[in-house]
Amino acid sequence: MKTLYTFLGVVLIGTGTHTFSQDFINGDLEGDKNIPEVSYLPDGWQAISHTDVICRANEAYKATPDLTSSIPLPSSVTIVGTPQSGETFISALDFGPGWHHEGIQQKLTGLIPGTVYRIHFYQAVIKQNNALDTSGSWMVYQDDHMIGVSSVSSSQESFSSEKTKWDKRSMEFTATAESHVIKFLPVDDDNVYNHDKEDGNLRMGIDNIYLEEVIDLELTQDLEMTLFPNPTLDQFFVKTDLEKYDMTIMDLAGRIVYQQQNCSYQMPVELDQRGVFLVRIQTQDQFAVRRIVIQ
Ligand SMILES: [Ca+2]
Ligand SMILES: [Ca+2]
Ligand SMILES: [Ca+2]
Repeated sequence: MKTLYTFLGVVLIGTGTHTFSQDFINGDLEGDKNIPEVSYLPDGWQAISHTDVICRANEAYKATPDLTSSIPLPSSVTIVGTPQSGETFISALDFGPGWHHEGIQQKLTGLIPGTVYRIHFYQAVIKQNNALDTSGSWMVYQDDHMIGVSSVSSSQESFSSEKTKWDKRSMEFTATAESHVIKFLPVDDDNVYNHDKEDGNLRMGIDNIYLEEVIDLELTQDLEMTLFPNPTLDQFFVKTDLEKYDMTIMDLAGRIVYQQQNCSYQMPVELDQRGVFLVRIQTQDQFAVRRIVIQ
């Protein structure tokens, strides 16, 4: 059985350590807790369009997730809850086919194709006075591909209660490109929408979303690789004794600046940026990372 170890965006390289990570922007879904209106979103996040194939809403106004806090939203229905972290979170409805279906999305960039990432988040049943379903989940998508459905959370609190019981959920996906749109949509486990009954319409909360890179330690870091000259002005060479390998070069923020597949032996590389970069080469079962300085 494979042993998987994880590092929160931290990769050890060479003689020192350096941090590079991809993560959600504003994964804590933070905004001003005095939320001016319903359908308000925190920085970095977008609503999933009602035209998206995975959204069951049929009009734009039915696909509008809501920034939520411990201060009730200015709305005729009471929408309130205590965040898992920070001052605010998102809550969103699943009212059944053709009605409200409110999801959030964000485009993740700087992913390394072939790498496994684990998404962590907290979920809670929130409710409002015409959405009293006591149980539900979140569906998570990588573009149009469903990663998974979180296991169900439940709540017996009244719709006006500020008591919010958060459960942590995690699921993994494999990047197949440098960027993917990650989407979160609430889903009712009972698929019954008896208006204000306990199996009725659902409002789910989500907070504190973050990403972790899953590093497979069976992929051992013992490939031989030399970069020269280093430092360099623009061009340098990657020297290996490998007949076939893939190369990825990232800046220290984890953004991919160069990618080349099916490399062999010695490869020239030319970057038109200055700074410190991480050169990663990989075969089927091994990898190596070195640092290059372009002056
Ligand atoms: Ca938060
Ligand atoms: Ca339910
Ligand atoms: Ca229901």
